[in-house]
Amino acid sequence: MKIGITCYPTYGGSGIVATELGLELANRGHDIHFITYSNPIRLDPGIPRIHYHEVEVSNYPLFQYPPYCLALASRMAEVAQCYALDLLHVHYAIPHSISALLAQQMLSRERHLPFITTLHGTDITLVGSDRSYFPITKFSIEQSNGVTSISEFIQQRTAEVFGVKDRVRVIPNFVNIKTYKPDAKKAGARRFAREKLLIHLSNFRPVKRVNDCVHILARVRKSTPAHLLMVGDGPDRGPAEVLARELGVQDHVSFLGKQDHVERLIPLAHVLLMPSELEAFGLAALEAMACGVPAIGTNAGGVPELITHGVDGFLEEVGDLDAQAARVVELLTNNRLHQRMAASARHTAVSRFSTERIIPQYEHYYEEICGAKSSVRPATSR
Ligand code: GMT
Repeated sequence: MKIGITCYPTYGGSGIVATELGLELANRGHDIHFITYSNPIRLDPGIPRIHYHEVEVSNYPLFQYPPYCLALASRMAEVAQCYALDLLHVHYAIPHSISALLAQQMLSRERHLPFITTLHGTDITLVGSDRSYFPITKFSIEQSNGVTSISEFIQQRTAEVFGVKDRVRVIPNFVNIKTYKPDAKKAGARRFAREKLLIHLSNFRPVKRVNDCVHILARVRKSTPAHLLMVGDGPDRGPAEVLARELGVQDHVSFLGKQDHVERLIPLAHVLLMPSELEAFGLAALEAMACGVPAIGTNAGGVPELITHGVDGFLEEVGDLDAQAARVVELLTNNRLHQRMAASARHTAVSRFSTERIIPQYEHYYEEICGAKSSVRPATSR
């Protein structure tokens, strides 16, 4: 198939999922056209069957806010026409879905261009629920020819918040188990510290509760040596650095900023910390699990769909720092427990969330949507 993919090409989980999906689909013989404002971060455009079309947003003094959504719709229509795309697949509803709808309508006299929207989390739980975006998000979901969500939690929230029921297909996030794999020796860890490593990866937004990671490290270090790698960047990085100094653990935390090859860092760690307030899925935890690194997550959102408490990781209440720190200590001091959990974590990633399991679900869904001509309603009848 010829598929156009649009996402936020930055470090967010939705952009990563969209990029990895495009790469996997290209690997399976599909022609993939990324239509984004910059080259997606994990994308090498030299790969066969991968094409990149930049969306240029020209500015004009009249515009306080350059209309990206319109530039994207124009580019989508242009690329779809030029390369005879079979469908558009947009990741994160706002504003990508609306742009896809416009592109569809622009081409409607000549052909039908179906589009699928994948809901990733904050497009439903936070941004999409905000009054200013609620009506347009609801409309764009309703108008999508197909809608998928990356967890049952998001499927349920979409029904509760937007009243969209029965048409959201759950296709969970996935991980490439050949790229993300365990490193039993963890020899490379020594370039960071002599102690066992904890790792946290995120966009350092308030919902991630990054300060909790620093508090947990400080509690752990009262009994057990450990060093924390903080990977990523965002508004809460500065406050976390200040907190590390206040708690006297600044020499035991490395803030590494944004990293392109997290698959090289994660396997060096013993435990992943994901103390988030809310996570629609928790992609970082899945990547860690594939690397045989058990995650300590929170009982929030879609995380319990990924981590089975006590089997392949631990789940504690949001903000319960003592409980989360106690789990870290358990994993750092009990080798047998760590080995058992690391193996179970890898097993979960391989058996439930590998690309081999999940990508065909997208392929079948594409075929279903493209074949469903009866669901096509011309723009004039709406
Ligand atoms: O976590 C973020 O703030 C980024 C956000 C995104 O849309 O890029 O992540 C969401 O999508 C990820 C990929 O599907 C999920 O793994 C994350 O759980 C989800 N984040 C939240 O729900 C907060």
